[in-house]
Amino acid sequence: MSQRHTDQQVAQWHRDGAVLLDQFLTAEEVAPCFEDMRALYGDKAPDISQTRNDDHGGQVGTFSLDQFRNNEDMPFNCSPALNLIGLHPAFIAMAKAALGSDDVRLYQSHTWAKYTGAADYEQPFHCDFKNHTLTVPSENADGRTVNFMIYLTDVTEADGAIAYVPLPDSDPITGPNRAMFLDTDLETQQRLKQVEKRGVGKAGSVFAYGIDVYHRGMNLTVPNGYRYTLTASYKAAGNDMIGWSAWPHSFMKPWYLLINNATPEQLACLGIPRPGDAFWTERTLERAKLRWPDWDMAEYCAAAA
Ligand SMILES: O=C(O)CCC(=O)C(=O)O
Ligand SMILES: [Fe+2]
Repeated sequence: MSQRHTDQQVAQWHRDGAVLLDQFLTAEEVAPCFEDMRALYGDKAPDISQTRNDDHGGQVGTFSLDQFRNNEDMPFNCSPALNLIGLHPAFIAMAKAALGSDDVRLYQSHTWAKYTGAADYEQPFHCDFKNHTLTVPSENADGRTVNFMIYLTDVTEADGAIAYVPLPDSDPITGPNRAMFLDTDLETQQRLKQVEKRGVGKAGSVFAYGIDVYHRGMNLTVPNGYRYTLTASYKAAGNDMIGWSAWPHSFMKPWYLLINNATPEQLACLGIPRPGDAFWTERTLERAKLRWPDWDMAEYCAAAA
């Protein structure tokens, strides 16, 4: 059974736009991913890690490019563990339940390493739909997205836990249209700040949210602190309004780490047809074996035979 979420958590995600999944992954699942993050980003910590508590004059922060250093899209040049964690069957199961669809796609996945003092990470409240769609958040479940921010380190407030406002608390402040940016609306920002919650959780915990919920990045204040996360974002298959990565665009990256180690169900989330799909003929199977010689295609061959 791959399901780890409860019905209550899915209901909370629908109602609030966000839910914290406490220790959703086991320590054994997190450990190799943590080692992968270390291999990718371990030498990126600033030399002098002064604590950072920027004074925003009582207001909320701003966006800046240096917040997004050490942020990279899948696939990652490390072991298969980190490459596959966003495709863990428990995330696929929860995405299917949340979106009310039997067929889901992973459309965005990136790792992000933040370090105390490396940037002023404090952001203003915003919704993420700006770079996930050219339209606006859907009112229907199957048109939504579920965005899993997976904690690979313990994340306390001092480690820069995300701040967010559940929809029933933000709607009376912002109105139900939920404009993307409110930077210039300092009064609304202040009112949201007064009711914000923090997505605090141990390593293996997950902050699951949607592109319609107000949230903001926060500073790390613990001396020499660092926060490792991987975000995996799902949509229902066939939802062309939502996008980010066209996976083949990064064909130079080590995709074999996924292809050779993922299950057919995980690969289906990347748009590879399942065994038995009409796409798989003798010819396409042979072509695929030429392209990915170490991909175990036994299930695909058996289903096509
Ligand atoms: O990393 C975080 O805690 C949130 C960052 C964020 O919301 C963003 O960059 O859009
Ligand atoms: Fe965001």
